[in-house]
Amino acid sequence: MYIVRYILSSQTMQMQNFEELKKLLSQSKRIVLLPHRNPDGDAIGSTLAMSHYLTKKGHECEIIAPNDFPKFLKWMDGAKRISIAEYNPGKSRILIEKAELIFILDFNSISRIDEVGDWLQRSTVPKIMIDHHQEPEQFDFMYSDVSIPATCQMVYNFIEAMGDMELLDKTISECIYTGIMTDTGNFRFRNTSASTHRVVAELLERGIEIDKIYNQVFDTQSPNRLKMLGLALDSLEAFPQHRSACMFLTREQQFEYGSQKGDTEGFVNYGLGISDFVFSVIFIEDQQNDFIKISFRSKGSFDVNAFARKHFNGGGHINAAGGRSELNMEETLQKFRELLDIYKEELQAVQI
Ligand SMILES: [Mn+2]
Repeated sequence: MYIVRYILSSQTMQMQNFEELKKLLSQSKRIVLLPHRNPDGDAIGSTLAMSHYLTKKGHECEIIAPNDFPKFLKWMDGAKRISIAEYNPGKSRILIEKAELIFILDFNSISRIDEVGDWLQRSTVPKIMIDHHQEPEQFDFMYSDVSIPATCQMVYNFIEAMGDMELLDKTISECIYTGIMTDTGNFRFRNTSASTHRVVAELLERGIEIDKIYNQVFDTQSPNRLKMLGLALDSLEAFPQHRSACMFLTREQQFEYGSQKGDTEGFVNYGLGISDFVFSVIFIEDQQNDFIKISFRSKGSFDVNAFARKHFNGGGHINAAGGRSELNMEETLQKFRELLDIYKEELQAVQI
């Protein structure tokens, strides 16, 4: 009965030597799966979904995240078993040394996984990268497609291409849905395609409860998070001429409200809620290190991936990217204001 569905929802998955990989996966292997640093819904969703799938195929799977991830992702089945390299580097290193295959999901550059990247480079086993970010590095097996809104959608395509749709159960479907929901901004970013919705239709048929998933991810905020959002919004500086807004949070403010990992997630999007604005940025002082983390969001053709790469040592997607600044907050804000002037015409030309 899955044959018809296979044709219905199939998107071409392009991976060189896919048949070779299929052969590798036909016998039980010790497999390590890696998400990127500061894993988000798509990173955790895709590694968990792939791990559940590969486990069902008879493999032994371990997920190693470079650092911890927010509580609103820990409800997913298997999330609590993810090894955090930051807390337990010895165990994580040994798992990588013992792995016979390594999956790299939702990132494409070794620099995005800190110390784990060094262990990865020392490993000579085949590496499979599945990711939707731009400018991938080279890996043994690569499925890279920047037109797909979430790596989780690519994991679905991978399972389908493997001919294993009968293994796609409710648990795997929940993980895939979480990644697609979060990476598409609840199905509203432009690259959310008909295929995305076809995939989601299949997930719904596996019994996922979308209201529960939404509640777990979005309606579990702490009062302190909302108060911090208040501070961030209060710092908002609007540049109507540049159709841009920026906000910031200091280390002290985060400390005062006992900021937890993930607490500031999504704040940046509020700037895009201003009428006609196309570019929003939030500057957040890192709580441990002496730098400022930056999130960039845009609408339409304004490419924040290019902006972040060029000026703030970062990158990402055309409408969502991250970066960092080693300057202090006032200097960083000043640098940003000056940059806005350089981009004024480009910002004014954006069609929304
Ligand atoms: Mn992603």
